[in-house]
Amino acid sequence: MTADPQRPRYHFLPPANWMNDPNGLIQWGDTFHLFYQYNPAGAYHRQIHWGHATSHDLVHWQHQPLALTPTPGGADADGCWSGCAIDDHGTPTLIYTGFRLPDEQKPCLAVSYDGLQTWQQWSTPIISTPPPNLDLLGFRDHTVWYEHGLWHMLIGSGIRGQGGAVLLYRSPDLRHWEYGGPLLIGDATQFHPIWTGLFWECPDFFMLSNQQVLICSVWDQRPYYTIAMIGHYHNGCFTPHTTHKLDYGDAHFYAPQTMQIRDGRRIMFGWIMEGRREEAVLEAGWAGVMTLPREVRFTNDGHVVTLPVSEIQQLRQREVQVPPHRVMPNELQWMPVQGTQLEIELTLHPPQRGTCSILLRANPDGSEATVLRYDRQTATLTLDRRRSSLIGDVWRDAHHAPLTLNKDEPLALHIFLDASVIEVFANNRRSITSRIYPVHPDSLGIAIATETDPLDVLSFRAWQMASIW
Ligand code: DQQ
Repeated sequence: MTADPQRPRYHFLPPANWMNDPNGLIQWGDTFHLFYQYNPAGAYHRQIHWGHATSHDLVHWQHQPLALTPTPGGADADGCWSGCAIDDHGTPTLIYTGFRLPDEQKPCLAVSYDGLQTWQQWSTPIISTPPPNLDLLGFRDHTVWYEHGLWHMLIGSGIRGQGGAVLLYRSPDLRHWEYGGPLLIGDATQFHPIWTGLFWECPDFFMLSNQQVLICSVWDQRPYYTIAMIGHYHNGCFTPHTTHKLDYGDAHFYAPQTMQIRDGRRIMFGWIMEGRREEAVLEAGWAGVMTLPREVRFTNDGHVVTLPVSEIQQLRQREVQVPPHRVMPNELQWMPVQGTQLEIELTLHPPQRGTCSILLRANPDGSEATVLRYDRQTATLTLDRRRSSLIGDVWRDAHHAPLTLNKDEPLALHIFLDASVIEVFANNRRSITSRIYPVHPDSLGIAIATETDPLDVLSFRAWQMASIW
Protein backbone atom coordinates (compact mmCIF):
# COMPACT_ATOMS: atom_id res chain seq x y z
CA MET A 1 0.00 0.00 0.00
CA THR A 2 2.90 2.36 0.62
CA ALA A 3 3.56 2.29 -3.15
CA ASP A 4 0.03 3.56 -3.87
CA PRO A 5 0.50 6.98 -5.56
CA GLN A 6 -2.85 8.21 -4.21
CA ARG A 7 -1.99 7.48 -0.59
CA PRO A 8 -1.01 10.55 1.46
CA ARG A 9 2.32 10.52 3.34
CA TYR A 10 2.08 13.41 5.78
CA HIS A 11 -1.59 13.22 6.73
CA PHE A 12 -2.74 10.77 9.38
CA LEU A 13 -4.51 7.61 8.28
CA PRO A 14 -4.59 4.01 9.58
CA PRO A 15 -2.28 1.38 8.03
CA ALA A 16 -5.24 0.05 6.00
CA ASN A 17 -9.04 -0.19 5.79
CA TRP A 18 -11.85 2.30 6.40
CA MET A 19 -11.58 5.44 8.55
CA ASN A 20 -14.11 8.22 9.01
CA ASP A 21 -14.70 10.71 11.85
CA PRO A 22 -12.04 11.79 14.36
CA ASN A 23 -13.24 10.95 17.87
CA GLY A 24 -12.19 11.40 21.49
CA LEU A 25 -9.53 14.05 20.87
CA ILE A 26 -7.74 14.74 24.14
CA GLN A 27 -4.38 15.81 25.52
CA TRP A 28 -3.52 13.53 28.42
CA GLY A 29 -0.26 14.34 30.18
CA ASP A 30 2.12 15.20 27.37
CA THR A 31 0.41 12.91 24.86
CA PHE A 32 -2.24 13.76 22.28
CA HIS A 33 -4.80 11.02 21.62
CA LEU A 34 -6.68 10.71 18.37
CA PHE A 35 -9.40 8.07 18.13
CA TYR A 36 -11.29 7.50 14.93
CA GLN A 37 -14.16 5.62 13.32
CA TYR A 38 -12.61 2.50 11.88
CA ASN A 39 -13.59 -0.77 10.20
CA PRO A 40 -10.76 -3.29 10.65
CA ALA A 41 -12.40 -5.67 8.14
CA GLY A 42 -11.97 -3.55 5.01
CA ALA A 43 -12.26 -0.24 3.21
CA TYR A 44 -16.03 0.16 3.70
CA HIS A 45 -18.27 1.56 6.45
CA ARG A 46 -19.59 -1.32 8.56
CA GLN A 47 -19.24 -2.66 12.12
CA ILE A 48 -17.39 0.47 13.19
CA HIS A 49 -14.73 0.24 15.91
CA TRP A 50 -12.65 3.04 17.45
CA GLY A 51 -9.07 3.09 16.17
CA HIS A 52 -6.50 4.89 18.28
CA ALA A 53 -3.23 6.76 17.73
CA THR A 54 -0.98 8.92 19.91
CA SER A 55 1.38 11.81 19.25
CA HIS A 56 3.65 14.22 21.09
CA ASP A 57 3.62 16.95 18.45
CA LEU A 58 0.24 16.59 16.62
CA VAL A 59 2.16 15.70 13.45
CA HIS A 60 3.88 12.32 13.96
CA TRP A 61 1.57 9.52 15.14
CA GLN A 62 1.96 6.06 16.59
CA HIS A 63 -0.73 3.50 15.97
CA GLN A 64 -2.24 1.96 19.11
CA PRO A 65 -4.42 -1.12 19.62
CA LEU A 66 -8.15 -0.77 18.88
CA ALA A 67 -9.93 1.17 21.63
CA LEU A 68 -13.60 0.20 21.24
CA THR A 69 -15.09 -2.91 19.67
CA PRO A 70 -18.79 -3.66 19.12
CA THR A 71 -20.14 -5.87 21.94
CA PRO A 72 -22.06 -8.94 20.69
CA GLY A 73 -25.66 -8.55 21.90
CA GLY A 74 -24.91 -5.10 23.39
CA ALA A 75 -26.25 -1.62 22.63
CA ASP A 76 -23.19 -1.16 20.40
CA ALA A 77 -23.48 -4.60 18.72
CA ASP A 78 -23.33 -3.14 15.21
CA GLY A 79 -21.00 -0.20 15.74
CA CYS A 80 -19.27 2.14 18.15
CA TRP A 81 -20.14 5.43 16.50
CA SER A 82 -18.78 8.90 17.14
CA GLY A 83 -18.15 10.50 20.49
CA CYS A 84 -15.76 12.33 22.73
CA ALA A 85 -13.18 11.84 25.49
CA ILE A 86 -13.52 13.38 28.95
CA ASP A 87 -11.16 13.74 31.88
CA ASP A 88 -13.52 12.63 34.68
CA HIS A 89 -11.48 13.91 37.64
CA GLY A 90 -8.48 11.88 36.51
CA THR A 91 -10.31 8.92 34.92
CA PRO A 92 -10.23 8.84 31.10
CA THR A 93 -13.82 8.33 29.92
CA LEU A 94 -15.33 7.99 26.46
CA ILE A 95 -18.94 8.73 25.56
CA TYR A 96 -19.96 7.38 22.18
CA THR A 97 -23.00 6.22 20.23
CA GLY A 98 -23.83 2.54 20.41
CA PHE A 99 -25.38 1.51 17.10
CA ARG A 100 -27.63 -1.47 16.55
CA LEU A 101 -29.32 -2.49 13.34
CA PRO A 102 -31.70 -1.55 11.89
CA ASP A 103 -31.26 1.98 13.34
CA GLU A 104 -30.96 2.10 17.12
CA GLN A 105 -28.62 4.80 18.45
CA LYS A 106 -27.87 5.00 22.18
CA PRO A 107 -25.30 6.91 24.23
CA CYS A 108 -22.72 4.53 25.73
CA LEU A 109 -19.74 4.94 28.05
CA ALA A 110 -16.29 3.39 28.38
CA VAL A 111 -13.60 3.93 31.00
CA SER A 112 -9.86 3.27 31.01
CA TYR A 113 -7.87 2.32 34.10
CA ASP A 114 -4.54 1.87 32.34
CA GLY A 115 -3.81 5.27 30.86
CA LEU A 116 -6.07 5.18 27.76
CA GLN A 117 -4.72 1.86 26.48
CA THR A 118 -7.65 -0.50 27.09
CA TRP A 119 -11.27 0.45 27.66
CA GLN A 120 -14.07 -1.14 29.67
CA GLN A 121 -17.30 -0.66 27.77
CA TRP A 122 -20.40 -0.43 29.99
CA SER A 123 -23.03 -3.00 29.20
CA THR A 124 -26.01 -0.61 29.48
CA PRO A 125 -26.48 2.69 27.66
CA ILE A 126 -26.26 5.84 29.80
CA ILE A 127 -29.51 7.18 28.29
CA SER A 128 -32.05 4.47 27.57
CA THR A 129 -34.35 6.36 25.19
CA PRO A 130 -34.32 9.68 23.36
CA PRO A 131 -36.59 12.41 24.79
CA PRO A 132 -40.28 11.59 24.28
CA ASN A 133 -42.63 13.72 22.17
CA LEU A 134 -39.97 14.63 19.63
CA ASP A 135 -40.08 13.04 16.20
CA LEU A 136 -36.32 12.49 15.90
CA LEU A 137 -34.48 11.24 12.83
CA GLY A 138 -31.60 9.93 14.98
CA PHE A 139 -29.78 10.43 18.25
CA ARG A 140 -26.03 10.32 17.88
CA ASP A 141 -22.62 11.93 18.42
CA HIS A 142 -21.58 13.67 21.62
CA THR A 143 -19.71 16.61 23.03
CA VAL A 144 -19.34 17.06 26.79
CA TRP A 145 -18.21 19.98 28.97
CA TYR A 146 -18.33 20.97 32.64
CA GLU A 147 -20.33 24.02 33.68
CA HIS A 148 -21.70 25.27 37.03
CA GLY A 149 -20.94 21.98 38.80
CA LEU A 150 -22.61 19.75 36.22
CA TRP A 151 -21.55 17.85 33.13
CA HIS A 152 -23.32 19.09 30.01
CA MET A 153 -23.68 17.03 26.85
CA LEU A 154 -24.97 17.76 23.36
CA ILE A 155 -26.33 14.99 21.14
CA GLY A 156 -26.74 15.49 17.40
CA SER A 157 -30.20 14.99 15.93
CA GLY A 158 -32.83 16.17 13.50
CA ILE A 159 -36.53 16.79 14.03
CA ARG A 160 -38.78 15.52 11.26
CA GLY A 161 -40.38 18.40 9.40
CA GLN A 162 -38.16 21.02 11.07
CA GLY A 163 -34.40 20.59 10.65
CA GLY A 164 -31.16 19.73 12.39
CA ALA A 165 -31.12 19.82 16.18
CA VAL A 166 -28.76 19.54 19.12
CA LEU A 167 -30.22 18.19 22.34
CA LEU A 168 -28.83 19.26 25.71
CA TYR A 169 -28.42 16.92 28.71
CA ARG A 170 -27.00 17.51 32.19
CA SER A 171 -25.46 15.08 34.66
CA PRO A 172 -23.71 15.10 38.03
CA ASP A 173 -21.57 12.02 37.26
CA LEU A 174 -21.55 11.25 33.48
CA ARG A 175 -23.73 8.19 34.23
CA HIS A 176 -27.16 9.69 34.97
CA TRP A 177 -28.45 12.29 32.56
CA GLU A 178 -31.41 14.62 32.54
CA TYR A 179 -32.80 16.10 29.36
CA GLY A 180 -32.61 19.90 29.32
CA GLY A 181 -34.38 20.63 26.03
CA PRO A 182 -32.98 21.44 22.62
CA LEU A 183 -29.99 23.79 22.63
CA LEU A 184 -30.95 24.78 19.08
CA ILE A 185 -33.25 23.57 16.30
CA GLY A 186 -32.49 24.47 12.67
CA ASP A 187 -34.94 25.37 9.94
CA ALA A 188 -34.50 23.19 6.86
CA THR A 189 -36.80 25.42 4.80
CA GLN A 190 -34.31 28.31 4.95
CA PHE A 191 -31.59 28.62 2.32
CA HIS A 192 -30.06 31.93 3.47
CA PRO A 193 -27.34 32.49 4.45
CA ILE A 194 -26.93 28.73 4.10
CA TRP A 195 -29.08 25.61 4.13
CA THR A 196 -28.52 23.75 7.41
CA GLY A 197 -29.97 20.38 6.42
CA LEU A 198 -32.22 17.79 8.07
CA PHE A 199 -29.79 16.41 10.61
CA TRP A 200 -26.82 17.76 12.56
CA GLU A 201 -24.08 15.23 13.08
CA CYS A 202 -21.03 15.54 15.35
CA PRO A 203 -21.83 18.73 17.28
CA ASP A 204 -18.96 20.57 18.95
CA PHE A 205 -19.59 23.56 21.25
CA PHE A 206 -16.98 25.85 22.74
CA MET A 207 -15.97 29.40 23.64
CA LEU A 208 -13.43 31.06 21.41
CA SER A 209 -12.24 34.62 22.12
CA ASN A 210 -15.30 35.25 24.30
CA GLN A 211 -17.73 34.12 21.65
CA GLN A 212 -19.72 30.88 21.67
CA VAL A 213 -19.33 28.60 18.65
CA LEU A 214 -21.41 25.60 17.63
CA ILE A 215 -20.06 23.37 14.87
CA CYS A 216 -22.28 20.77 13.19
CA SER A 217 -21.99 18.53 10.18
CA VAL A 218 -24.97 18.94 7.88
CA TRP A 219 -26.57 15.70 6.76
CA ASP A 220 -29.59 14.63 4.71
CA GLN A 221 -29.20 11.03 3.54
CA ARG A 222 -25.58 11.93 2.94
CA PRO A 223 -22.96 14.37 4.28
CA TYR A 224 -23.12 17.89 2.78
CA TYR A 225 -20.68 20.16 4.63
CA THR A 226 -19.76 21.44 8.05
CA ILE A 227 -21.20 24.68 9.42
CA ALA A 228 -20.00 27.02 12.14
CA MET A 229 -22.58 29.02 14.06
CA ILE A 230 -21.48 31.96 16.21
CA GLY A 231 -23.80 33.40 18.82
CA HIS A 232 -24.98 33.69 22.41
CA TYR A 233 -25.43 30.85 24.87
CA HIS A 234 -27.72 31.51 27.79
CA ASN A 235 -29.97 29.34 29.97
CA GLY A 236 -29.47 26.18 27.92
CA CYS A 237 -30.28 27.92 24.61
CA PHE A 238 -28.00 29.04 21.84
CA THR A 239 -28.93 31.91 19.53
CA PRO A 240 -26.65 32.16 16.50
CA HIS A 241 -26.13 35.48 14.76
CA THR A 242 -23.75 34.17 12.07
CA THR A 243 -23.73 30.85 10.21
CA HIS A 244 -21.26 29.88 7.51
CA LYS A 245 -19.47 26.88 6.03
CA LEU A 246 -16.45 26.08 8.14
CA ASP A 247 -14.52 24.82 5.10
CA TYR A 248 -15.50 25.16 1.46
CA GLY A 249 -14.48 21.66 0.36
CA ASP A 250 -18.05 20.55 1.12
CA ALA A 251 -18.37 16.84 2.03
CA HIS A 252 -14.59 16.40 1.89
CA PHE A 253 -14.30 18.28 5.18
CA TYR A 254 -16.69 16.53 7.53
CA ALA A 255 -17.37 15.51 11.13
CA PRO A 256 -14.52 17.60 12.60
CA GLN A 257 -13.80 17.57 16.30
CA THR A 258 -11.80 19.96 18.46
CA MET A 259 -9.84 19.80 21.70
CA GLN A 260 -8.42 22.61 23.77
CA ILE A 261 -4.79 21.91 24.53
CA ARG A 262 -2.75 23.17 27.46
CA ASP A 263 -1.10 26.05 25.62
CA GLY A 264 -4.59 27.47 25.04
CA ARG A 265 -5.00 26.62 21.36
CA ARG A 266 -8.14 24.87 20.15
CA ILE A 267 -7.00 22.13 17.77
CA MET A 268 -9.22 20.50 15.16
CA PHE A 269 -9.05 17.42 12.97
CA GLY A 270 -11.62 16.69 10.28
CA TRP A 271 -12.33 13.68 8.12
CA ILE A 272 -11.36 14.09 4.42
CA MET A 273 -13.53 11.53 2.66
CA GLU A 274 -12.74 9.86 -0.65
CA GLY A 275 -14.10 11.17 -3.94
CA ARG A 276 -13.93 8.09 -6.10
CA ARG A 277 -15.97 4.98 -6.90
CA GLU A 278 -16.56 2.39 -4.18
CA GLU A 279 -14.86 -0.26 -6.35
CA ALA A 280 -11.72 1.89 -6.62
CA VAL A 281 -11.73 2.39 -2.84
CA LEU A 282 -12.10 -1.34 -2.16
CA GLU A 283 -9.31 -2.09 -4.59
CA ALA A 284 -7.05 0.47 -2.89
CA GLY A 285 -7.76 -1.19 0.47
CA TRP A 286 -7.90 2.06 2.43
CA ALA A 287 -10.36 4.96 2.70
CA GLY A 288 -10.43 8.25 4.56
CA VAL A 289 -7.72 10.67 5.69
CA MET A 290 -7.49 13.16 8.57
CA THR A 291 -6.90 16.83 7.82
CA LEU A 292 -3.65 18.31 8.99
CA PRO A 293 -3.90 19.44 12.61
CA ARG A 294 -5.47 22.90 12.52
CA GLU A 295 -6.02 25.66 15.00
CA VAL A 296 -9.50 27.15 15.28
CA ARG A 297 -9.44 30.93 15.11
CA PHE A 298 -11.62 33.94 14.44
CA THR A 299 -10.98 35.94 11.28
CA ASN A 300 -11.13 39.71 11.09
CA ASP A 301 -14.31 39.37 9.01
CA GLY A 302 -16.06 37.58 11.90
CA HIS A 303 -15.83 34.00 10.65
CA VAL A 304 -14.41 30.90 12.26
CA VAL A 305 -11.47 29.49 10.33
CA THR A 306 -9.18 26.52 10.87
CA LEU A 307 -5.51 27.06 10.00
CA PRO A 308 -2.58 24.60 9.89
CA VAL A 309 -0.59 24.51 13.14
CA SER A 310 3.04 25.68 13.02
CA GLU A 311 4.26 22.20 14.12
CA ILE A 312 3.74 21.09 10.49
CA GLN A 313 6.73 23.23 9.45
CA GLN A 314 9.10 20.60 10.84
CA LEU A 315 8.24 18.49 7.77
CA ARG A 316 9.62 21.12 5.37
CA GLN A 317 12.59 20.04 3.22
CA ARG A 318 14.43 21.62 0.27
CA GLU A 319 12.93 25.10 -0.02
CA VAL A 320 12.47 26.74 -3.42
CA GLN A 321 11.91 30.50 -3.76
CA VAL A 322 10.95 32.55 -6.79
CA PRO A 323 11.54 36.32 -6.83
CA PRO A 324 8.69 38.74 -7.60
CA HIS A 325 7.76 38.74 -11.29
CA ARG A 326 5.00 39.40 -13.78
CA VAL A 327 2.89 36.83 -15.67
CA MET A 328 1.39 37.90 -19.01
CA PRO A 329 -2.01 36.78 -20.38
CA ASN A 330 -2.00 33.47 -22.25
CA GLU A 331 1.30 32.48 -20.70
CA LEU A 332 1.62 29.39 -18.53
CA GLN A 333 4.43 30.18 -16.15
CA TRP A 334 5.92 27.06 -14.56
CA MET A 335 7.40 27.27 -11.08
CA PRO A 336 10.75 25.49 -10.53
CA VAL A 337 9.27 22.84 -8.23
CA GLN A 338 7.62 19.48 -8.81
CA GLY A 339 6.22 16.84 -6.54
CA THR A 340 3.35 14.98 -4.94
CA GLN A 341 4.12 16.09 -1.35
CA LEU A 342 4.43 19.87 -1.34
CA GLU A 343 3.71 22.90 0.78
CA ILE A 344 3.38 26.14 -1.18
CA GLU A 345 3.06 29.74 0.01
CA LEU A 346 2.41 32.40 -2.59
CA THR A 347 1.12 35.94 -2.72
CA LEU A 348 -0.05 37.79 -5.81
CA HIS A 349 -2.00 40.84 -6.88
CA PRO A 350 -5.08 39.49 -8.62
CA PRO A 351 -5.82 41.46 -11.80
CA GLN A 352 -8.76 43.89 -11.91
CA ARG A 353 -10.18 42.17 -15.00
CA GLY A 354 -10.44 38.45 -15.69
CA THR A 355 -9.35 35.61 -13.45
CA CYS A 356 -5.94 34.33 -12.41
CA SER A 357 -5.15 30.66 -11.84
CA ILE A 358 -2.69 28.37 -10.16
CA LEU A 359 -2.39 24.97 -11.82
CA LEU A 360 -1.57 22.22 -9.33
CA ARG A 361 -0.49 18.64 -9.98
CA ALA A 362 -0.35 19.63 -13.66
CA ASN A 363 1.18 17.56 -16.47
CA PRO A 364 3.37 19.38 -19.06
CA ASP A 365 0.56 20.17 -21.52
CA GLY A 366 -1.86 21.04 -18.70
CA SER A 367 -4.41 18.45 -19.84
CA GLU A 368 -4.43 17.04 -16.30
CA ALA A 369 -4.43 19.74 -13.63
CA THR A 370 -6.34 20.98 -10.61
CA VAL A 371 -7.02 24.67 -11.06
CA LEU A 372 -7.27 27.12 -8.18
CA ARG A 373 -8.84 30.27 -9.62
CA TYR A 374 -9.55 33.70 -8.16
CA ASP A 375 -12.11 36.06 -9.62
CA ARG A 376 -11.98 39.57 -8.20
CA GLN A 377 -15.30 40.60 -9.80
CA THR A 378 -17.24 37.86 -8.02
CA ALA A 379 -14.86 37.74 -5.02
CA THR A 380 -14.70 33.96 -5.34
CA LEU A 381 -11.90 31.46 -4.93
CA THR A 382 -12.67 28.27 -6.87
CA LEU A 383 -11.04 24.87 -6.69
CA ASP A 384 -11.83 23.44 -10.12
CA ARG A 385 -11.51 19.63 -10.32
CA ARG A 386 -12.86 19.14 -13.85
CA ARG A 387 -9.39 18.23 -15.15
CA SER A 388 -7.92 16.88 -11.89
CA SER A 389 -7.87 13.31 -13.11
CA LEU A 390 -7.66 11.74 -16.55
CA ILE A 391 -9.59 8.69 -15.32
CA GLY A 392 -13.36 8.69 -15.46
CA ASP A 393 -15.09 8.05 -12.20
CA VAL A 394 -14.01 10.63 -9.65
CA TRP A 395 -15.88 13.57 -8.12
CA ARG A 396 -15.30 16.63 -10.27
CA ASP A 397 -17.57 19.26 -8.82
CA ALA A 398 -15.91 22.61 -8.13
CA HIS A 399 -15.65 24.12 -4.64
CA HIS A 400 -16.30 27.85 -4.25
CA ALA A 401 -15.21 30.00 -1.32
CA PRO A 402 -16.35 33.63 -1.01
CA LEU A 403 -13.28 35.79 -0.51
CA THR A 404 -13.40 39.59 -0.65
CA LEU A 405 -9.96 41.19 -0.69
CA ASN A 406 -9.54 44.59 0.88
CA LYS A 407 -8.14 47.39 -1.24
CA ASP A 408 -4.46 46.60 -2.04
CA GLU A 409 -4.67 43.30 -0.16
CA PRO A 410 -2.84 40.58 -2.10
CA LEU A 411 -4.24 37.08 -2.51
CA ALA A 412 -2.20 34.99 -0.04
CA LEU A 413 -2.44 31.26 -0.68
CA HIS A 414 -1.12 28.48 1.49
CA ILE A 415 -1.46 25.11 -0.22
CA PHE A 416 -0.70 21.58 0.94
CA LEU A 417 -0.54 18.79 -1.64
CA ASP A 418 -0.20 15.22 -0.41
CA ALA A 419 -0.97 12.61 -3.10
CA SER A 420 -4.78 12.64 -3.41
CA VAL A 421 -5.28 15.26 -0.65
CA ILE A 422 -5.33 19.02 -1.18
CA GLU A 423 -5.78 21.62 1.55
CA VAL A 424 -5.93 25.30 0.55
CA PHE A 425 -5.90 28.25 2.96
CA ALA A 426 -6.55 31.73 1.59
CA ASN A 427 -5.65 34.96 3.40
CA ASN A 428 -5.92 33.20 6.76
CA ARG A 429 -9.69 33.33 6.50
CA ARG A 430 -11.01 30.63 4.14
CA SER A 431 -10.09 26.99 3.63
CA ILE A 432 -10.91 24.45 0.94
CA THR A 433 -10.15 20.79 1.63
CA SER A 434 -10.63 18.24 -1.09
CA ARG A 435 -9.52 15.13 -2.95
CA ILE A 436 -7.94 14.86 -6.38
CA TYR A 437 -6.71 11.73 -8.13
CA PRO A 438 -4.18 12.66 -10.82
CA VAL A 439 -3.07 9.58 -12.76
CA HIS A 440 -0.54 10.93 -15.26
CA PRO A 441 2.98 10.16 -13.90
CA ASP A 442 4.10 13.64 -15.04
CA SER A 443 1.32 15.50 -13.21
CA LEU A 444 3.76 17.04 -10.77
CA GLY A 445 4.02 20.68 -11.86
CA ILE A 446 2.82 24.04 -10.57
CA ALA A 447 2.06 26.86 -13.02
CA ILE A 448 0.58 30.35 -12.81
CA ALA A 449 -1.65 31.94 -15.46
CA THR A 450 -3.81 35.02 -15.97
CA GLU A 451 -6.74 35.44 -18.33
CA THR A 452 -6.94 39.10 -19.37
CA ASP A 453 -4.62 41.45 -17.46
CA PRO A 454 -0.97 40.96 -16.44
CA LEU A 455 -0.54 39.43 -13.01
CA ASP A 456 2.07 40.37 -10.40
CA VAL A 457 3.41 37.51 -8.35
CA LEU A 458 4.79 39.02 -5.14
CA SER A 459 6.30 35.93 -3.55
CA PHE A 460 6.53 32.19 -4.06
CA ARG A 461 8.01 29.62 -1.69
CA ALA A 462 7.61 25.85 -1.77
CA TRP A 463 8.92 22.89 0.18
CA GLN A 464 9.04 19.17 -0.35
CA MET A 465 7.32 17.64 2.65
CA ALA A 466 8.70 14.68 4.61
CA SER A 467 6.58 11.68 5.47
CA ILE A 468 5.22 11.53 9.03
CA TRP A 469 5.93 7.77 9.29
N1 DQQ B 1 -20.26 9.00 11.37
C1 DQQ B 1 -20.55 8.20 12.54
C2 DQQ B 1 -21.77 8.80 13.16
C3 DQQ B 1 -21.75 10.18 12.65
C4 DQQ B 1 -21.25 10.03 11.25
C5 DQQ B 1 -20.73 6.78 12.12
C6 DQQ B 1 -20.67 11.30 10.69
O1 DQQ B 1 -21.70 8.72 14.58
O2 DQQ B 1 -23.03 10.77 12.72
O3 DQQ B 1 -19.53 6.25 11.60
O4 DQQ B 1 -19.79 11.04 9.62
